[in-house]
Amino acid sequence: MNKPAPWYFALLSGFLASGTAIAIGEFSAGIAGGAPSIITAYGNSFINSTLVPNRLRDWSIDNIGTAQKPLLVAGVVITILLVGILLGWLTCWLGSPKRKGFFKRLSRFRLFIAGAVISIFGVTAGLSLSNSVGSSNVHAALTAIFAAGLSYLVLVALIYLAEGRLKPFDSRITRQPESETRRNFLVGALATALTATVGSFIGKRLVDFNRSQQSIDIASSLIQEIAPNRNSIKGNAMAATNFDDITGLSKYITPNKNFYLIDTALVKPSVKLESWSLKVKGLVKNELELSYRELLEMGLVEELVTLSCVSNSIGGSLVGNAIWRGVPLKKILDEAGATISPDTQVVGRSIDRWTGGFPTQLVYQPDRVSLVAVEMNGEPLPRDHGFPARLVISGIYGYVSATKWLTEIEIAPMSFEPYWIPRGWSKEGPVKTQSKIDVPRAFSKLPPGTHAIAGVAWAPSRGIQKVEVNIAKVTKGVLAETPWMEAELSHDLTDNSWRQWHFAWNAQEVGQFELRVRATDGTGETQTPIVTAPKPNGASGWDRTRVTVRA
Ligand SMILES: Nc1nc2c(c(=O)[nH]1)N[C@H]1C(S)=C(S)[C@@H](COP(=O)(O)O)O[C@H]1N2
Ligand SMILES: [Mo]
Repeated sequence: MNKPAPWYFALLSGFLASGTAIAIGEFSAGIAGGAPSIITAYGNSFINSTLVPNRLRDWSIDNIGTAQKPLLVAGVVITILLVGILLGWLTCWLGSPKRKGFFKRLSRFRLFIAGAVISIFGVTAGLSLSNSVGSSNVHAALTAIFAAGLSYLVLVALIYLAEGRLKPFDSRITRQPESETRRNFLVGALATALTATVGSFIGKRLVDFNRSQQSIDIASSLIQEIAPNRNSIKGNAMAATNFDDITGLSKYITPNKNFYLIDTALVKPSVKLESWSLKVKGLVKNELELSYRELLEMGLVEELVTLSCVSNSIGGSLVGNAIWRGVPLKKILDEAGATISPDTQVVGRSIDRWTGGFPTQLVYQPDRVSLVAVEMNGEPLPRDHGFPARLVISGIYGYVSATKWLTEIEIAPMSFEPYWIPRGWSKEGPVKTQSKIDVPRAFSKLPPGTHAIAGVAWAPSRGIQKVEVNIAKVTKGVLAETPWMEAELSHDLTDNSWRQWHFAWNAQEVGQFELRVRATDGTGETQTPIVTAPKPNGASGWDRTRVTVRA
């Protein structure tokens, strides 16, 4: 009769079996180049699932792109490891000669039960992979089969070693059978742990290697070859930046490295230029498929556009201003013979199958910019911002318009619902007029004297006409009634760009003050004081900040 395995060997067996599965996921992502690992695929399924409770999603849209991803990855890893540990324990427990009655009968099926649980893992991992960015069905199937198969083998082998059923070494020296078993198990466990660690390490390194700059460099030289001449927005923009020397104020043009990032991709797609194309399909007369070169050959224009996220809260930082260079979307739609009617929308689909959509008619409005952008601030689009091409439409939030890693434009009926719409966000997302205070920082303590109050204001496609500041003394929590005063504005280059504003505050009186700001757009409408949450169609309300003047 075999002895039951000690409980800690049981847990360790399960831990190593699930660790093996994770390692195979990482390794296969590495050799595939561009495909996700099992962990990221599970994470993607979690983010994209319409089954995820609404509250959780509301919380995550604010955090997607930042802190929530490591948390999600950790959650997936811990879940897989815990399931493995439990399974190891259960399998050993059932195998113990002490089990009686029902459990004794069940013990005959213990390997079958372990196999079933691991199969469920394999199937869900395979499905998640095949639904993920850059993973073919073959890659998904092979990864799932290997991960589940080896995980099962490791589990059974380690448990058999721990129970002394498997005796790989016939030792010449007579030992206690128990210490023999322990040695066998430990050798097996150590070998598994080493192989898994080395495997996932190699996998990770290969992933990094595959994400090389190569394609971006090729794009850069193609642009240089086909469309070397830029117009002078950059020069004009620089001339317009009256207030860039105010410390703490948003720069007129947001540098790429500081530009906010929002997307649902756990691993940003790294697109190979040779295999990339832009398809135009749906309600069109002639379907198109453009290579990167053909896209550039259509002719590039440069536009200054402020992009903002619907999730941006009042005073938040999910907004940026950049010079985008690309092909006018109108040109592409005309060439394809798109159906332009109130009943059609332009759907941008990305490599990672994300979609955004907006009415086709917007493309034909004279004040609006709509581009298939290939450059951001004079460089090929950085990978994180959608290399090699993305949509940029002025005046509507990113979630309906700004598809990164663009690979397909589909003219679709209005009834089609892009990514965020079934998740509770509005079908149309015009950008609300907004202004924010960058300086002084909240709760600053200022000496009496003159201080800059400054920030940015935006109403892309409508423009900013006026920005007003209100400086109210706070006494026992009550704001004094004071008039609104007009701020100075940076030069008005285009209605699609934000404007910096500045007010020189001569602060003589000491005490606590509340500073508020409100903007008036090009149509003469002033920003509403009514506060609403970002969901479902963007936050409204005035930005405010409190500071103290004291000697
Ligand atoms: N492929 C893809 N494109 C996307 C998204 C996404 O999740 N996937 N998010 C959109 C949202 S919500 C915004 S606000 C902008 C942000 O663009 P940025 O990350 O370059 O600032 O991209 C849009 N394009
Ligand atoms: Mo967004």
